[in-house]
Amino acid sequence: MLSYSSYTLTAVAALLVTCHALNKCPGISELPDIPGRDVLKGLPQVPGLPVSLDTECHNHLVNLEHRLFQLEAVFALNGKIKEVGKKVFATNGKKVDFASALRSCEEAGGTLATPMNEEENKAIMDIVKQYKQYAYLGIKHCETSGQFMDITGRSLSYTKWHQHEPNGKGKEKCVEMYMDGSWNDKKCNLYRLTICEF
Ligand code: MAN
Ligand code: CA
Repeated sequence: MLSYSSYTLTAVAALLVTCHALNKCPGISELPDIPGRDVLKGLPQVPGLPVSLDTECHNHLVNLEHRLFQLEAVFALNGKIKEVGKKVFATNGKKVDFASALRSCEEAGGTLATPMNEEENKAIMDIVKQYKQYAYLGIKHCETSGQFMDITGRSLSYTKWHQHEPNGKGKEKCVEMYMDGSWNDKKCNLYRLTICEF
């Protein structure tokens, strides 16, 4: 069976080939709204483009959107993904060190799960509980600032440290999530569940 990301790629590829390459749907969001030429709900017609092609492209987009919606629903139903807002969290079920976990996520087009709020933290915690395995988060200790920061170097606007954590005084440079969703600074060379976000 195709993976979730394969389905997404297939859908996006189909969209690019049928719409963009054939110039059926050029930059919908950039198009000016032309009153009275709005043949389709919410979509301004492309100036100079035959209505038939506009309609064809719009219908194609609607079908693709519907298909993606269905696939997301199936994957969510099967517990394969957790969706929070625009983010999707997923695991490959593998326990590896921090660097390998990050690499796997990046190779799949995402990054390590980095909770930005309580809801995202809970979604990651649900996976941790489901697999009964602690997971590394996309957070690392920064030498220069002495602070924990996300993988992209941004300071954290949300934290969920366990009581008395972080206590590694910069010697525990990674962060693991416990089964209750709280965080512990931890050495980076242990085997933890890989959870990615996309
Ligand atoms: C171990 C490590 C530390 C953690 C303490 C908590 O020593 O996991 O990172 O802070 O336990 O007691
Ligand atoms: Ca610690």
